[in-house]
Amino acid sequence: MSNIPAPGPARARPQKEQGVPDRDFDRKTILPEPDLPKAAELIPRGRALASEVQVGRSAFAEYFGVACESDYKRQAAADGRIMLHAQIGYRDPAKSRRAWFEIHDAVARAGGRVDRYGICLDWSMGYPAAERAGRPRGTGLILEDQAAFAALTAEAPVAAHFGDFVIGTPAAVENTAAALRAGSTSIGNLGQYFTFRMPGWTDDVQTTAATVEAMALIAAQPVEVLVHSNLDDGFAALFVDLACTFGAVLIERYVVEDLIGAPLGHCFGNTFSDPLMRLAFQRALAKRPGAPGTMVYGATTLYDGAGHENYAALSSYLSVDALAQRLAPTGHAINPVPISEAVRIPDIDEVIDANVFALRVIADAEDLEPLIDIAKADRIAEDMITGGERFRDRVLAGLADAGLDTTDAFELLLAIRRIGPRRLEEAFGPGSAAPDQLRGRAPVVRSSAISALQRAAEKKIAALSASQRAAIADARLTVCLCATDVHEYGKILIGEMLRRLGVAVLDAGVHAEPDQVAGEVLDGGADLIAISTYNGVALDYLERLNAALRSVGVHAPVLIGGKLNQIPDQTNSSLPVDVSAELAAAGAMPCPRAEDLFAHLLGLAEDRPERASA
Ligand code: B12
Repeated sequence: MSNIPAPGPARARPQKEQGVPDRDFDRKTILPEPDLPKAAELIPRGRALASEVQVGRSAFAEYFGVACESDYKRQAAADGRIMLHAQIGYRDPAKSRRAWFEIHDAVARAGGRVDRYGICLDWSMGYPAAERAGRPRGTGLILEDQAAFAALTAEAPVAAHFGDFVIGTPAAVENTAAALRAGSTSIGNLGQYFTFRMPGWTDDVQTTAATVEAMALIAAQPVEVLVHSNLDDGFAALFVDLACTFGAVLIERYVVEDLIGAPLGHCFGNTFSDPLMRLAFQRALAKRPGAPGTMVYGATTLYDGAGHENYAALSSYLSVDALAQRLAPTGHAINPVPISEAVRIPDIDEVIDANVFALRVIADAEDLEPLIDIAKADRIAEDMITGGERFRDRVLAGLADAGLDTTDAFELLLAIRRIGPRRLEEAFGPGSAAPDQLRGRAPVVRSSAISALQRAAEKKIAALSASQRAAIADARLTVCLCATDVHEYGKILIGEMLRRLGVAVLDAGVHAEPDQVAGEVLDGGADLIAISTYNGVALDYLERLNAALRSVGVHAPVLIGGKLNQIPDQTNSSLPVDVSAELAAAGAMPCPRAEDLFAHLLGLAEDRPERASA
């Protein structure tokens, strides 16, 4: 039986919880601007746009005779059919169109069906079209105009999920309009709204206003269109308590469904590497159903290198996801991520291989059911729900006490984005106070992502001898640490290692602009700059940083790790190439492993023995 309810009236507003303790939140510090836009103006403006922008015809809707993907998902759930989701997004639109056709065709010939494609637009698509020229580009697909959007979705009858760099970006309204006209009925990504930043774009008021307006345009469509949110792209990847992640589901439903009136479908999975937690989270969603889920993303943090051993992870998470959908369908398609994803964007034949592999896993999954302790997963799911409801109520009550209007979607979204996951969890997390634990609370359901990084840091520094550790600590070094984009795990790992070694950290944050890093180094006097970068912009970033350091007249050695690649400017290739040699030529030290840090710290310690006695 399906757990997806038919569309219905909005749920009752959550009750205000009395006596929320903790930190002093204050409207004046969170939203100091005197004249912010009001949701009461943005929502009618977005709705009015629906008179000229409506869901267009698509090969998918026509072939299956459905009005929207939600109807298709409900039918698949009722039929007990497990759906497949594949990601597509090559820089070259012609290659992306070919992928759209070839993956569908090859999987059909293998006896299966790819139900939906998630389109990886390039992050530069998040800038308004009029301001896109000259902005930094990542590794994804760039669609120049409406015709390019429509040409893509016409290639085969597969649901078009415009999941990234649409909602939540400065270009939210125009990209949503283009996606709708191309026949898409699942558009995101609200998760990105909370955490992603476009380099050089600081206007979060405009981004929030565009996001609210775009969701209102979706709400006013004549057919059901899902607002999509990937929780792992949002705060979920950074919460230490999975109850807060479930709370994020409830808070987002309140904003999108109750305040704006659009249906909201969630995705989770990238960072859910523990099979039991993965199953429990899906069970929690099934127990508190909303609109159909979009997809369960592959547990990509389990992949390591490009070796075939990644098939073990692929098989393990697909089995859990297939079984979970068989037992309690929530509308989520499952997502076989090619094993090469850890190294680069997978090629077309690799996406086909992963999907054909998934067909077999799906067929075999029901045999696993007797081995699984569903009752245990359900107990954890109940804890996630109770803790999540408490988190939602405490956040809303706390923000109302701070003087925010929690019935205004604009104000609520902007406040939550500005406050960020750490402060929200510290102040309103549902766990009991525990000053010695991260975020000062005992998590209701501990997330594995952050604690695994702490364990990894501990293990890595154990490789140093006691005298090496003492030499580093005695040198009283200072490292300026930053991430160039949303990927924060590399930075967290390096930060944990530095702290354990007694090195002072100047934290320049995530999405750190080169000017800001240079400023930190100038003010704080760093001995070393440590950069973690993943979005395929390593070389451009280093060149801009070198220029920024020169302009303030400081110098410090630069270590750079993460995904050190970039799509070359003078090529029409869709795949990024390694730029480690170019980074070294530009004066940085490329670090493929976290341990590479040690040699540089020891070198600095040796050069500055006088600090020990200073
Ligand atoms: C987790 C993850 C995410 C999470 C990030 C969560 C978070 N808040 O941190 C989420 C889901 C949010 C995400 C989003 C995206 N991601 Co992502 N993500 C990953 C993933 C799976 C793991 C990266 C990671 O954190 N690893 C953990 C770290 C600790 O380990 P590591 O990477 O092996 O790092 C080692 C070394 O490099 C070194 N190191 C790292 N940093 C540093 C720094 C220093 C100074 C030193 C010394 C060493 C060092 O130490 C580590 C241990 O030895 C990778 C794929 C993969 N398996 O690697 C893709 C990947 C990095 N993502 C990718 C992409 C494209 C994206 C998106 C653009 C996708 C999209 N369309 O939305 C967005 C980003 C958008 C944006 N605006 O920034 C691409 C990058 C493509 C490329 N450059 O070729 C990858 C490679 C996946 C792929 N093949 O397509 N992602």
